[in-house]
Amino acid sequence: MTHLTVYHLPGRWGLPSVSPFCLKLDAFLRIVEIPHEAITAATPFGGPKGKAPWITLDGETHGDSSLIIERLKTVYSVDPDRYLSRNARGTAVTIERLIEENLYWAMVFDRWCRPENWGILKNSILGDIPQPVRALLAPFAKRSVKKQLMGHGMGLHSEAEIRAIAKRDIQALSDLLAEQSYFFGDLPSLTDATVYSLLANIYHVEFNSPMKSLIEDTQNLVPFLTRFKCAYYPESVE
Ligand SMILES: N[C@@H](CCC(=O)N[C@@H](CS)C(=O)NCC(=O)O)C(=O)O
Repeated sequence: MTHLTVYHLPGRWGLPSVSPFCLKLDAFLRIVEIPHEAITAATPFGGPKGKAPWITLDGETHGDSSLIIERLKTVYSVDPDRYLSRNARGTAVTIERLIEENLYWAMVFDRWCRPENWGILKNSILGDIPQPVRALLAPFAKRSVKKQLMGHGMGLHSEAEIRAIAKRDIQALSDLLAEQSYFFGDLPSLTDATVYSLLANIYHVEFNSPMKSLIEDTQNLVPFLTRFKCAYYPESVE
Protein backbone atom coordinates (compact mmCIF):
# COMPACT_ATOMS: atom_id res chain seq x y z
CA MET A 1 0.00 0.00 0.00
CA THR A 2 1.21 3.53 -0.89
CA HIS A 3 2.53 5.46 2.11
CA LEU A 4 2.29 9.23 2.00
CA THR A 5 3.99 11.55 4.48
CA VAL A 6 3.35 15.29 4.24
CA TYR A 7 5.70 17.85 5.80
CA HIS A 8 4.25 21.26 6.53
CA LEU A 9 5.14 24.43 8.45
CA PRO A 10 3.49 24.95 11.88
CA GLY A 11 -0.16 25.87 12.32
CA ARG A 12 -1.67 28.59 14.52
CA TRP A 13 -5.05 30.23 15.14
CA GLY A 14 -7.02 27.14 14.13
CA LEU A 15 -5.19 26.70 10.80
CA PRO A 16 -3.18 23.47 10.32
CA SER A 17 -0.42 25.57 8.73
CA VAL A 18 0.42 29.27 8.54
CA SER A 19 1.93 28.60 5.10
CA PRO A 20 -0.67 29.01 2.32
CA PHE A 21 1.08 26.41 0.15
CA CYS A 22 1.04 23.86 2.99
CA LEU A 23 -2.59 24.66 3.77
CA LYS A 24 -3.52 24.25 0.08
CA LEU A 25 -2.03 20.76 0.02
CA ASP A 26 -3.80 19.88 3.28
CA ALA A 27 -7.14 21.17 1.93
CA PHE A 28 -6.66 19.20 -1.30
CA LEU A 29 -5.98 16.03 0.73
CA ARG A 30 -9.16 16.65 2.72
CA ILE A 31 -11.29 17.22 -0.40
CA VAL A 32 -10.09 14.01 -2.08
CA GLU A 33 -9.75 12.10 1.22
CA ILE A 34 -6.27 10.64 0.76
CA PRO A 35 -5.00 9.01 3.98
CA HIS A 36 -1.60 10.31 5.01
CA GLU A 37 0.73 11.06 7.87
CA ALA A 38 1.30 14.78 8.56
CA ILE A 39 4.52 16.01 10.14
CA THR A 40 5.15 19.59 11.28
CA ALA A 41 8.55 20.91 10.24
CA ALA A 42 9.97 23.93 12.06
CA THR A 43 11.70 25.20 8.89
CA PRO A 44 11.38 24.56 5.13
CA PHE A 45 15.04 23.54 4.85
CA GLY A 46 14.33 19.79 4.87
CA GLY A 47 12.42 20.02 1.59
CA PRO A 48 14.07 19.16 -1.72
CA LYS A 49 13.59 22.76 -2.91
CA GLY A 50 14.21 24.45 0.45
CA LYS A 51 10.50 25.34 0.56
CA ALA A 52 7.43 23.88 2.26
CA PRO A 53 5.44 21.76 1.76
CA TRP A 54 7.12 18.59 0.65
CA ILE A 55 6.15 14.93 0.74
CA THR A 56 7.62 11.47 0.74
CA LEU A 57 5.69 8.97 -1.34
CA ASP A 58 6.86 5.40 -0.93
CA GLY A 59 10.27 6.68 0.12
CA GLU A 60 10.66 9.25 -2.70
CA THR A 61 10.77 12.94 -1.81
CA HIS A 62 8.89 15.57 -3.84
CA GLY A 63 8.55 19.36 -3.45
CA ASP A 64 6.20 22.13 -4.66
CA SER A 65 2.51 22.01 -3.75
CA SER A 66 1.24 22.11 -7.35
CA LEU A 67 3.65 19.44 -8.60
CA ILE A 68 2.84 17.29 -5.55
CA ILE A 69 -0.91 17.61 -6.21
CA GLU A 70 -0.46 16.65 -9.88
CA ARG A 71 1.48 13.56 -8.81
CA LEU A 72 -1.06 12.56 -6.14
CA LYS A 73 -3.93 12.95 -8.63
CA THR A 74 -2.22 10.38 -10.85
CA VAL A 75 -1.06 7.98 -8.14
CA TYR A 76 -4.40 7.92 -6.29
CA SER A 77 -6.64 8.40 -9.39
CA VAL A 78 -8.46 11.36 -7.84
CA ASP A 79 -9.34 14.73 -9.35
CA PRO A 80 -11.38 17.41 -7.58
CA ASP A 81 -11.53 19.26 -10.95
CA ARG A 82 -12.99 16.36 -12.93
CA TYR A 83 -16.33 18.10 -13.50
CA LEU A 84 -14.85 21.42 -14.71
CA SER A 85 -15.57 22.64 -18.25
CA ARG A 86 -12.69 23.58 -20.58
CA ASN A 87 -13.32 27.24 -19.86
CA ALA A 88 -13.35 26.63 -16.08
CA ARG A 89 -10.05 24.74 -16.32
CA GLY A 90 -8.46 27.79 -17.94
CA THR A 91 -9.91 30.07 -15.26
CA ALA A 92 -8.60 27.71 -12.55
CA VAL A 93 -5.02 28.19 -13.77
CA THR A 94 -5.39 31.97 -13.91
CA ILE A 95 -6.78 32.05 -10.34
CA GLU A 96 -3.89 29.87 -9.14
CA ARG A 97 -1.41 32.32 -10.69
CA LEU A 98 -3.20 35.34 -9.20
CA ILE A 99 -3.09 33.77 -5.75
CA GLU A 100 0.39 32.23 -5.80
CA GLU A 101 2.38 34.55 -8.04
CA ASN A 102 0.90 37.88 -7.00
CA LEU A 103 -1.45 38.16 -4.00
CA TYR A 104 0.73 35.78 -1.95
CA TRP A 105 3.54 38.36 -2.15
CA ALA A 106 1.30 41.11 -0.75
CA MET A 107 0.68 38.77 2.22
CA VAL A 108 4.42 38.15 2.56
CA PHE A 109 5.00 41.92 2.59
CA ASP A 110 2.46 42.41 5.40
CA ARG A 111 3.89 39.60 7.52
CA TRP A 112 7.57 40.36 7.12
CA CYS A 113 7.82 44.11 6.48
CA ARG A 114 5.29 45.63 8.88
CA PRO A 115 7.15 46.22 12.17
CA GLU A 116 3.99 45.50 14.22
CA ASN A 117 3.94 41.94 12.83
CA TRP A 118 7.55 41.00 13.68
CA GLY A 119 6.84 39.70 17.20
CA ILE A 120 3.77 37.75 15.97
CA LEU A 121 5.84 36.23 13.17
CA LYS A 122 8.67 35.13 15.47
CA ASN A 123 6.15 33.30 17.66
CA SER A 124 4.17 31.70 14.84
CA ILE A 125 5.99 31.04 11.55
CA LEU A 126 9.33 30.71 13.35
CA GLY A 127 7.69 29.63 16.61
CA ASP A 128 8.67 25.95 16.48
CA ILE A 129 12.39 26.68 16.13
CA PRO A 130 14.00 26.30 19.55
CA GLN A 131 15.72 29.27 21.13
CA PRO A 132 18.57 30.37 20.76
CA VAL A 133 18.61 29.10 17.13
CA ARG A 134 15.48 31.16 16.47
CA ALA A 135 17.14 34.37 17.69
CA LEU A 136 20.02 33.75 15.26
CA LEU A 137 17.86 32.60 12.36
CA ALA A 138 15.12 35.28 12.54
CA PRO A 139 17.14 38.25 11.15
CA PHE A 140 18.67 35.98 8.50
CA ALA A 141 15.19 34.79 7.44
CA LYS A 142 13.91 38.38 7.33
CA ARG A 143 16.78 39.49 5.05
CA SER A 144 16.20 36.50 2.79
CA VAL A 145 12.43 37.14 2.49
CA LYS A 146 12.99 40.86 1.82
CA LYS A 147 15.41 39.89 -0.96
CA GLN A 148 12.75 37.57 -2.44
CA LEU A 149 10.20 40.40 -2.27
CA MET A 150 12.56 42.72 -4.19
CA GLY A 151 13.33 39.99 -6.73
CA HIS A 152 9.63 39.35 -7.29
CA GLY A 153 8.98 43.09 -7.61
CA MET A 154 6.25 43.42 -4.95
CA GLY A 155 8.86 44.69 -2.51
CA LEU A 156 9.71 47.61 -4.82
CA HIS A 157 6.26 49.16 -4.34
CA SER A 158 5.02 51.58 -1.67
CA GLU A 159 2.51 50.36 0.93
CA ALA A 160 -0.27 52.27 -0.84
CA GLU A 161 0.63 50.65 -4.18
CA ILE A 162 0.66 47.15 -2.63
CA ARG A 163 -2.75 47.80 -1.10
CA ALA A 164 -4.10 48.91 -4.50
CA ILE A 165 -2.65 45.79 -6.18
CA ALA A 166 -4.18 43.55 -3.50
CA LYS A 167 -7.53 45.35 -3.80
CA ARG A 168 -7.78 44.54 -7.54
CA ASP A 169 -6.91 40.87 -6.95
CA ILE A 170 -9.36 40.49 -4.05
CA GLN A 171 -12.11 42.22 -6.05
CA ALA A 172 -11.38 39.90 -9.01
CA LEU A 173 -11.77 36.86 -6.73
CA SER A 174 -15.02 38.22 -5.38
CA ASP A 175 -16.33 38.90 -8.91
CA LEU A 176 -15.39 35.40 -10.05
CA LEU A 177 -17.10 33.80 -7.05
CA ALA A 178 -20.16 36.04 -7.42
CA GLU A 179 -23.27 34.33 -5.97
CA GLN A 180 -21.88 30.79 -6.14
CA SER A 181 -21.05 28.61 -3.14
CA TYR A 182 -17.69 27.61 -4.63
CA PHE A 183 -15.70 29.04 -7.53
CA PHE A 184 -17.19 26.68 -10.09
CA GLY A 185 -20.63 26.08 -8.64
CA ASP A 186 -21.95 23.85 -5.88
CA LEU A 187 -18.98 21.49 -5.67
CA PRO A 188 -15.51 22.43 -4.39
CA SER A 189 -12.48 22.16 -6.66
CA LEU A 190 -8.75 22.68 -6.21
CA THR A 191 -9.34 26.39 -6.89
CA ASP A 192 -11.40 26.63 -3.69
CA ALA A 193 -8.57 25.02 -1.73
CA THR A 194 -6.08 27.45 -3.29
CA VAL A 195 -8.17 30.55 -2.60
CA TYR A 196 -9.07 29.38 0.92
CA SER A 197 -5.45 28.67 1.82
CA LEU A 198 -4.30 32.21 1.09
CA LEU A 199 -7.36 34.18 2.22
CA ALA A 200 -7.65 32.21 5.49
CA ASN A 201 -3.96 32.93 6.06
CA ILE A 202 -4.75 36.64 5.77
CA TYR A 203 -8.16 36.76 7.45
CA HIS A 204 -7.97 34.13 10.22
CA VAL A 205 -4.51 35.01 11.55
CA GLU A 206 -3.28 37.56 14.07
CA PHE A 207 -1.05 39.44 11.61
CA ASN A 208 -2.13 43.01 10.94
CA SER A 209 -3.02 43.51 7.30
CA PRO A 210 -5.06 46.06 5.35
CA MET A 211 -6.20 43.09 3.26
CA LYS A 212 -8.49 41.92 6.09
CA SER A 213 -10.86 44.83 5.52
CA LEU A 214 -10.54 44.45 1.73
CA ILE A 215 -11.75 40.85 2.11
CA GLU A 216 -14.61 41.98 4.38
CA ASP A 217 -15.62 44.73 1.96
CA THR A 218 -16.38 42.21 -0.81
CA GLN A 219 -19.34 40.78 1.16
CA ASN A 220 -18.99 37.29 -0.39
CA LEU A 221 -15.43 36.23 0.49
CA VAL A 222 -15.89 35.95 4.28
CA PRO A 223 -18.98 33.71 3.80
CA PHE A 224 -16.88 31.67 1.34
CA LEU A 225 -14.14 31.21 3.99
CA THR A 226 -16.73 30.15 6.55
CA ARG A 227 -18.37 27.73 4.09
CA PHE A 228 -15.06 26.06 3.21
CA LYS A 229 -13.95 25.91 6.85
CA CYS A 230 -17.24 24.33 7.97
CA ALA A 231 -16.99 21.74 5.18
CA TYR A 232 -13.33 20.77 5.58
CA TYR A 233 -12.10 22.09 8.95
CA PRO A 234 -15.17 21.59 11.18
CA GLU A 235 -12.88 20.99 14.18
CA SER A 236 -11.77 24.66 14.08
CA VAL A 237 -15.22 26.21 13.72
CA GLU A 238 -16.13 28.01 16.95
N1 LIG B 1 5.80 27.03 -5.39
C1 LIG B 1 5.99 26.50 -4.06
C2 LIG B 1 6.12 27.67 -3.07
C3 LIG B 1 6.32 27.19 -1.64
C4 LIG B 1 6.74 28.34 -0.72
O1 LIG B 1 7.11 29.43 -1.15
N2 LIG B 1 6.69 28.04 0.57
C5 LIG B 1 7.14 29.00 1.55
C6 LIG B 1 6.29 28.92 2.80
S1 LIG B 1 4.71 29.67 2.51
C7 LIG B 1 8.55 28.69 1.94
O2 LIG B 1 8.87 27.54 2.23
N3 LIG B 1 9.42 29.70 1.97
C8 LIG B 1 10.74 29.54 2.45
C9 LIG B 1 11.74 30.27 1.62
O3 LIG B 1 11.41 30.71 0.51
O4 LIG B 1 12.87 30.40 2.11
C10 LIG B 1 4.84 25.57 -3.71
O5 LIG B 1 3.77 25.67 -4.32
O6 LIG B 1 5.01 24.70 -2.84
